[in-house]
Amino acid sequence: MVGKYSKPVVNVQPLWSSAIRPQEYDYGQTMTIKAHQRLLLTGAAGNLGQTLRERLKANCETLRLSDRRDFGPARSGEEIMLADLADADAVHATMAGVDAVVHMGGISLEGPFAPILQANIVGVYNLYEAARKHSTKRVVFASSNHVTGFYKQSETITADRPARPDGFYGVSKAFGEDISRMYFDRYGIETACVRIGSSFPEPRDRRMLATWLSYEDLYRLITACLTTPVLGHTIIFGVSNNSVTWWDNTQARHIGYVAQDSADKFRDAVFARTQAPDLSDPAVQHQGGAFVRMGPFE
Ligand code: NAI
Ligand code: 15L
Repeated sequence: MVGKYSKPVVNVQPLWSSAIRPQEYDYGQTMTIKAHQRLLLTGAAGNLGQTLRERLKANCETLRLSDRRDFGPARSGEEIMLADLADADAVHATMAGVDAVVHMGGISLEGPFAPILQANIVGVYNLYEAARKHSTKRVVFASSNHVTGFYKQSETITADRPARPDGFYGVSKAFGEDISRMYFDRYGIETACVRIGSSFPEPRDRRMLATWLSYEDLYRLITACLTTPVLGHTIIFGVSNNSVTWWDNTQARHIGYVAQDSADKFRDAVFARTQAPDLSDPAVQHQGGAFVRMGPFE
């Protein structure tokens, strides 16, 4: 039992491995030092936003939640401010008093360019401008494996390989990575661009045996990004410890992310319920899977 003391620590921490969550420490005295005073979670109504909502409360005194969709009332320790990312004034209002952001909001699938432009390109510009004006120090940006979706599944890539987006969505995430780099170089706003693989309760198909990121590992990774003493501007592939992998995170070791889950335990069940892949299918050849052959949309 942990007792009455709460322990999420971070500003004063040593180099925690994310495998050892600060909450697991009992200092035996009343001490509550949280990593951030006010943390903003965008995309709070979405799939990952919902899974992060309760977990992220351990990382901050106040969790501010935002989305363009109404998702009900605030709970204890929360503030809710609805905002469309394309609306600069609304985004600036959500950033007031925020010291760090977990940016999950935006269009999360491939589709026509116009909505992606508004939510993911204009939206991420609005977010960084607001962060600059409000002196927000750190952002965890939900990028995507679709920034590099046109690499072959036979390749293992590091984060410094050139982007090869597999559609408008991937292009928008590549833009987010680039603009975050510019705001770091010019204004010192630190960002982790987390190229999330496939974050779902379980892998849904054979491709996801390589790309799967468990919800617990997602949280571990975000916590590592929020708490590492020096983040800088870093790109990291968001993936669990799967035996099959196309991504090498050596360049992001300083974040201290250690995946604890693996898709391997789902392998037999996934193989049993799915057909052998057609190796001539571009979706089977490329890391981005079916995204590589979506569109055109007009
Ligand atoms: P989701 O689609 O369930 O959630 C996205 C949320 O953003 C939604 O609640 C939506 O209402 C909100 N949103 C969309 N446009 C908006 C706008 N203009 N203004 C304000 N809010 C807006 O997606 P999910 O799965 O939760 O993903 C979260 C983030 O992680 C997304 O940015 C996605 O691109 C990224 N990601 C997710 C992966 C996954 O496997 N779930 C894989 C790679 C990246
Ligand atoms: C993504 O970027 C999507 O947001 C998510 O829904 C999945 O499709 C994931 O990539 C994936 O590549 O499996």
